[in-house]
Amino acid sequence: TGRVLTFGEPLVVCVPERPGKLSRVRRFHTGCAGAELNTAIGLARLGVPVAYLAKVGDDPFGEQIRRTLREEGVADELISASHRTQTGIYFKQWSSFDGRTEVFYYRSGSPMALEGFPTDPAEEALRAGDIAWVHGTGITWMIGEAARRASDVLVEAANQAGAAVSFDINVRLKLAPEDAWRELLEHMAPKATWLFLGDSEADLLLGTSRGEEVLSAVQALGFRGRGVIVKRGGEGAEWLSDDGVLQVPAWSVSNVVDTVGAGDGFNAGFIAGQMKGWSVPESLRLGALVGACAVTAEGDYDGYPTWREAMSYLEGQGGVER
Ligand code: KDG
Repeated sequence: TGRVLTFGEPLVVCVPERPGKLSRVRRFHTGCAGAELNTAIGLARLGVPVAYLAKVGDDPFGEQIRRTLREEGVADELISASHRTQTGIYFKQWSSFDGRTEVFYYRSGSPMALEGFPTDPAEEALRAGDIAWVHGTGITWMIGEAARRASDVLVEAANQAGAAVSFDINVRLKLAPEDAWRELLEHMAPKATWLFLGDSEADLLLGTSRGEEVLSAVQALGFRGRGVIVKRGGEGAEWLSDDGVLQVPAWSVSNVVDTVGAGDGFNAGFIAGQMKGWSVPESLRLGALVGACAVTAEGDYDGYPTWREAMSYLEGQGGVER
């Protein structure tokens, strides 16, 4: 009965007040972001004990991130500060035309890219059995060598300790080219208990997003975990395992505002279900629900539900309206 640990780089996000070219936007509001921070917040809202491992800058944005995590109930004692460099930032741009979100990063030379993150306290907690599940995404392997090394050490320690490891490839072509992501998938396949990927990521890296084919492709890379979860956005999700392919539908959402953060929310819902001892299909359904809630709001995690909200939606079984 340990906690969940997520690790990755937190960013501050600047969200434009209205759609249009970033070069013309005058007003923004800020929030916190980062795929693994989002997942940690999603878990905390669902009442799952969770800690977040990261490095921020010794600056006001680092402070904003820590304060937000505390407010959300995420344990922050594994967060350290770099005195050499600043917290990373990213900007969203909403297209006024097709509603798509584009992302612009200001994160090269960020604390984790440059210095990685300390793994000793987390390794100790793993050995002590205080961490039952470790969750990371490919982004952390791609921001810099130091972060990659630390991520490998942490995952190795989790494997050694027998903790579950979930890995979401989370392809960001602005961080590294396609081949590098393919190599990363090969590198991580043998180490993950759960492998998450989006259908377009499967197409890009494996040349297919068909359930059986994805499973045999990752098994050929050495995957021996409990399952591969393919996320299909508005089309739901699939669990691929030796028992076959199990599909869960998406929730219908009346007003899609911003899809950034939906996949991270999905992961939070799934992990929460598993931590509560739910079956895989039930956990997937909770994942799909958190993903649906995420797209109803602008910030990465603003739409994520609390446990009570999630339960009332699950009981109602309907669409998500806000
Ligand atoms: O999944 C949402 C993330 O993409 C966003 O929060 C920023 O972590 C981020 C990244 O590196 O893209």
